[in-house]
Amino acid sequence: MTETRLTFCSLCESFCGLEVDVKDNRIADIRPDPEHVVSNGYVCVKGTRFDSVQHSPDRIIEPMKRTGDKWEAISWEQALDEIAEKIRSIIDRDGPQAFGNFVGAPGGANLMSPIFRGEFYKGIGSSRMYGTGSCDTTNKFRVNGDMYGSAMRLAYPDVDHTQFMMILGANPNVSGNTLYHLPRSRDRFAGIIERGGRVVWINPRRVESARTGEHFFIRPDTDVFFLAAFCNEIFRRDALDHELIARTMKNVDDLKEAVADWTPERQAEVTGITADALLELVDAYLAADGAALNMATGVNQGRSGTLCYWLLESISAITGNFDRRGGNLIGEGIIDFALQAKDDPVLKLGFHRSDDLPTVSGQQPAAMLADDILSGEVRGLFVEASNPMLAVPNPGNRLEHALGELELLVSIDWFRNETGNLAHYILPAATWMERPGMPYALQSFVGCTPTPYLYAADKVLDPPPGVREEWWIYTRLADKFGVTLMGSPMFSGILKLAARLTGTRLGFINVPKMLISGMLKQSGQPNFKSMLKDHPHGLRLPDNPGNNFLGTDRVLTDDALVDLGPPDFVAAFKERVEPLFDDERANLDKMKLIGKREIKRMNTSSANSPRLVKDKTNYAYISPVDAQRLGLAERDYVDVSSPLDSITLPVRITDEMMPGVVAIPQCWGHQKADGLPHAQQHPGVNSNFLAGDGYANVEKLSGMAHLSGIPVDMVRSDRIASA
Ligand SMILES: Nc1nc2c(c(=O)[nH]1)N[C@H]1C(S)=C(S)[C@@H](COP(=O)(O)OP(=O)(O)OC[C@H]3O[C@@H](n4cnc5c(=O)[nH]c(N)nc54)[C@H](O)[C@@H]3O)O[C@H]1N2
Ligand SMILES: Nc1nc2c(c(=O)[nH]1)N[C@H]1C(S)=C(S)[C@@H](COP(=O)(O)OP(=O)(O)OC[C@H]3O[C@@H](n4cnc5c(=O)[nH]c(N)nc54)[C@H](O)[C@@H]3O)O[C@H]1N2
Ligand code: SF4
Ligand SMILES: [Mo]
Repeated sequence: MTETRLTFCSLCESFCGLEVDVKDNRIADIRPDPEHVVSNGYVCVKGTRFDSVQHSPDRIIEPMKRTGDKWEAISWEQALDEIAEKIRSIIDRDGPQAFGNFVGAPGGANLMSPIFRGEFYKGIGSSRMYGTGSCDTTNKFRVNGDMYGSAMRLAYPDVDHTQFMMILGANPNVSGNTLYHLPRSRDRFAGIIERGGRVVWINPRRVESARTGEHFFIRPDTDVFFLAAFCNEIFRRDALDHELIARTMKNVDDLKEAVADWTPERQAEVTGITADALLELVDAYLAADGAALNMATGVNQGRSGTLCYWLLESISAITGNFDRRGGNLIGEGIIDFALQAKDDPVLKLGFHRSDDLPTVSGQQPAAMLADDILSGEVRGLFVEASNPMLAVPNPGNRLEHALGELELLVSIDWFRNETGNLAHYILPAATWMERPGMPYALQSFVGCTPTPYLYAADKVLDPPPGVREEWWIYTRLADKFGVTLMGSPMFSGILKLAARLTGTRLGFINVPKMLISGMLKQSGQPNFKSMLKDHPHGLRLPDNPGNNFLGTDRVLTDDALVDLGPPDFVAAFKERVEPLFDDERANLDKMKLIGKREIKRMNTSSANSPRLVKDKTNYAYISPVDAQRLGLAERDYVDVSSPLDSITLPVRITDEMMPGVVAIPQCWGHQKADGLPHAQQHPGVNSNFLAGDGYANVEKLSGMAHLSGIPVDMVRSDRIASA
């Protein structure tokens, strides 16, 4: 019998509502849920074709152990006993910091895993946690901490009420957006224009999203000069809300002084945005009745992501566009996660490393992983829901060598990906179809969304018998190490017992449901059961009216004032921005490399889906101007080189690209993926061989990797002629 079940897609932050037809524990069809309270029938092809991932014949469904290059299936008890023994021997010899964790993007979408991962590592005394958060967004969490007092006080643009919105370095129509919830982004941006407002895209590529609104090319990694000049122009015009600043903020003079040298003309020398264009944008921003700003991954991945976000938030704050309807708002989740995160030993800003690089929102810099292993500081590593081999800077593929040096490498994954290939064990994890859940913390607990809502879903499918959820893995290990979870011996005992009994006839406690229910109940919301029964398409919560943050105790700095001039940012701006500007001016004729997200690919993880990936390779996208200069025709091969490595791939020529910029879709390069046969036959090349890792290439304030705006040389390839 076919049954229709409701859930939400967990592949990207749109969390679209889905209707799934299930027959004999297999997906028969996936459709958008037209009644979902926010996504409203919106969906993309990655969601509707998820069956090709879910039912892939290549999925790992039992724990696997590698000896040499041979893999064998083993029992969970054997796997966890052997792994625990190796962890113990590493900790006994080198201390707990020698045993680390690396979590990928899907780990963030999982509500349970971060809680249990954090508890386990805290319990054994290791803060050696890395993740691809330092490839997309730790700069924002750093800014939130310094300006608002907690990493999780995260503002979002009030898209549905704004009259002017400027977006730097994002492409929500393809990415599904990041850090605030925006399914149906195209309609929502069109709504701004229908209301008589404006949408402005600042991007080195005329992206799909920019079909709605206006677009300005910007040279990659120069946003800091644009934003500094934008901010300075506001000071010059004295377009400040002085009363609000005096009452709710501090250190405005430090901000003013920092940006004082940045004129519209000066930024125009390197950004490609003319002085007149900038001035007109400032006019429009100030004139709008509610103006919102947003920046995302493309800017975060530059060399000044933290400074850019500081400037962006400050522009919003000083002009009175912060904490007002139509501007940028601070949401309220069903619990005050930001308050909890403020002093949380895992989530608060920490300096746990032997160098001075920070741990931001629980993550050390991913771009330090190879160095930390090769220096002997890390001897054992769990990689959860990630594929660092392709995702992080990996110059000349040195990460392969580094990971090979580990005494213990465990991959917790659905598949044996390129990183899993190097592991000693692979532990098979449940998919989001196989576990109960709620949209991730920023949605549910931080309220980072213009359309607040609650959603809970039960599992849609039963996992294969040998597959487990991440919380279970960490809880079983906590049991073996005598770690008390959640600070309560009694509750910890219940959790461990539940884990021990999972998979047996007595496994009747469903831990995720119990915890989600508890959180809902504590916050006065319907419990898990009634969410499913009474609100199967989600429960829409009241809109954020604004005017509920500034001047209140929700500002979590010591004096409850927003800090417009955090000393570390002011000092870094003074020290770094001028030399960066000189560097830009000296290299204006150099090509710069950026990434490109594609609608059918989710980072490294859709590569093995025959229903999603048909191309055998990725391409280097360049403008006709550069094609002519380099004598290239469509699909000719080019060598793209940085000082670190060189890759060869075919070009596509499009006037979407700014001259002087090459975009290469990242997270390809599956030549060695013998656990992913379709991916291996459609390999492409890994652009992150060109990116730099190590101390010199890490943004010092936030640990962000430098993945966008990398200077490269391009020449026609004499290795391969044409595709
Ligand atoms: N040049 C360049 N490089 C980039 C980027 C860029 O823009 N440019 N983007 C960066 C960004 S933002 C990110 S986040 C990273 C992405 O890289 P990663 O964070 O590593 O994420 P994915 O490649 O999506 O996922 C890796 C693995 O997670 C597994 N997986 C999926 N869901 C689950 C789950 O629920 N549980 C478990 N245990 N496993 C699961 C998949 O099978 C897959 O093998 O790449 C970064 N790399
Ligand atoms: N289809 C699909 N969806 C995804 C993913 C995926 O791989 N595929 N990955 C998911 C993940 S992990 C994340 S973090 C989110 C990211 O979601 P977004 O933040 O929307 O990221 P991107 O789509 O990479 O958009 C970044 C944009 O920045 C531009 N850019 C590059 N450098 C610069 C610069 O220096 N300045 C400016 N102003 N712009 C620049 C690029 O041209 C690009 O359009 O997407 C998620 N959704
Ligand atoms: S936009 Fe696509 S990938 Fe993202 S949640 Fe919706 S269906 Fe899933
Ligand atoms: Mo990401």
